[in-house]
Amino acid sequence: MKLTLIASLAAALAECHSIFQKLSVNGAEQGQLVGLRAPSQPNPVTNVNDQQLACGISGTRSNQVINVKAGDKIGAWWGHVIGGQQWPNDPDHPIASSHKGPISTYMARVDNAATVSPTGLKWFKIHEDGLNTQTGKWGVDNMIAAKGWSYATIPQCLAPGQYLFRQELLALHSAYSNMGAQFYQSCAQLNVSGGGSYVPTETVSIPGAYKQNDPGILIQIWVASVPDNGRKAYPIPGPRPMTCPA
Ligand SMILES: *[C@@H]1O[C@H](CO)[C@@H](O)[C@H](O)[C@H]1NC(C)=O
Ligand SMILES: [Cu+2]
Repeated sequence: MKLTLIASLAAALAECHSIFQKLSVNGAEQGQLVGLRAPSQPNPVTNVNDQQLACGISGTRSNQVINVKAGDKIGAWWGHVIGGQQWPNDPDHPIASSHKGPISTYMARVDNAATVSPTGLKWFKIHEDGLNTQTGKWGVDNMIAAKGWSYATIPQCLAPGQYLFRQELLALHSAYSNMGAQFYQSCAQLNVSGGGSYVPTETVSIPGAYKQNDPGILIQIWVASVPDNGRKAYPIPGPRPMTCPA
């Protein structure tokens, strides 16, 4: 009975979704879709081997590259549809609160961020926000509380150059069934100056970094009707964030 209820609730909410569609640099907003590759509609990728796992379902691609410095705080803004709300007081903006899960941010070094193909890149993670087992809050909860913003800092030691900056929101409300986990992502086109000379050597491919049955991807987070993984530690998919050499 309970499972049926949860399953039908999840099905009813399945059309909610979200899009990472705006960037800020140390709090300065860069404008809608400026410097971004973003889907035009809010549907997720559900196949971990889909090439579109890299930068999201093909939509728009800006021809601008955003100049940033190592150590800058980059904000990613999420909205239900392009522009934000689908209608006034949209309860599913920035995303339906049912869409619990982690938010992970990756970067990949490229020659030309405006033109590079998103396939075949070497990605490293710079930040992740999973489940707080004390409070039961997920990365998505923190993003909703911040009115759609989720942040990551460009590592101070990072070598200057152009990068794609990828933020991924993984919604786990239906992740108890195969391919039920929903991956939302866009990529920002950055030109990083300052910093050090560090080039991360431990990198992953996207797709490639994840398996469909990873314990953080095929998972029942609903325990006693609460989507908090029973307050047990949640294994965020992919590698741990890079750290600058001491
Ligand atoms: C990247 O930043 C460097 C340092 O500020 C600058 O010299 C270069 O022209 C920039 N490249 C692009 C494509 O904006
Ligand atoms: Cu959704």
